[in-house]
Amino acid sequence: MNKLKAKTFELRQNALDMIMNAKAGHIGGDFSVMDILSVLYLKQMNISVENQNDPDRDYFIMSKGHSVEAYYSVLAAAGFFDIDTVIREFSQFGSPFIGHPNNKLPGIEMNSGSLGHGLPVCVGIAIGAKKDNRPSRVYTVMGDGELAEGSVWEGFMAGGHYKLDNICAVIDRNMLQISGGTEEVMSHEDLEVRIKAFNWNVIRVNGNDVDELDRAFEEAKTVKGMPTCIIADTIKGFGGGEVMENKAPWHHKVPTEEEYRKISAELSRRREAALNE
Ligand SMILES: Cc1ncc(C[n+]2csc(CCOP(=O)(O)OP(=O)(O)O)c2C)c(N)n1
Ligand SMILES: [Mg+2]
Repeated sequence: MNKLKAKTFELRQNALDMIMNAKAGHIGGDFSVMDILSVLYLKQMNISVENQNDPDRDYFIMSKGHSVEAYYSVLAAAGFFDIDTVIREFSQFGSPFIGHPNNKLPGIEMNSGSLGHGLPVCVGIAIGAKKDNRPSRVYTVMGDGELAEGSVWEGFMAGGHYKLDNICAVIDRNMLQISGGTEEVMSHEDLEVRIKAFNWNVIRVNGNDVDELDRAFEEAKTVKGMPTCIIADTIKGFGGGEVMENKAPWHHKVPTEEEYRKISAELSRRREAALNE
């Protein structure tokens, strides 16, 4: 897993490079979610370039679609596209690599960016898979600010009601959304109690730890009769060091050249440390 951990810092650098080139993007949420996406695509999910049209594959919906730079980095690492092309073309006029996920690109199941839709769509896919007796598991990642959307709670309600144990939803619990702390903007605590009340199994992990995440996804596969929600406690901007970590303005701030150098140095330092662990 050391290699996977090291890889997450490389993938953060790719997301950073997309944003520097485009002068736009959502870097804070990219850096908090990178470990979750990396474990899912590079270790856990049955999704690949070869089986992307097989109805028995797993399904993934990037509900917090603004973190598209992290999503593109991981999809490229999984072989869906060429990373240099994405870095060069991201958010440029006429490019297919637009600023939110769209399903004209290979590997992307659903357009997203308007928050609150991933979980309800997962419920539909999961019911379909059960009716067809398919082995597919259905995954989504939501932001914690996203939980302010009422449709998320309709998804929790239906997932519990229909006992959709083929769903594993992840919440990127970085405690920040666009305009500040989630508990000030729209509070969610006690989040664990709330989700359990909808008849979900809840697992809480350090969402910036690839080993803990991997174990949680394994455990979720063994739970029968109810869906699982992983509350992944993360740091917004994780990997960007003192410059970026846990600071609300980095939701969509574009780094200056000096900040870029500092963040890149921190990313390579952490990559090296992971390789030497
Ligand atoms: C329906 C909807 N309302 C508002 C927005 C604008 N918006 C984009 S990102 C964001 C904050 C999301 O915060 P969070 O879900 O915590 O994401 P993260 O911290 O992981 O970046 C908001 C309000 C949106 N994309 N969709
Ligand atoms: Mg958040």
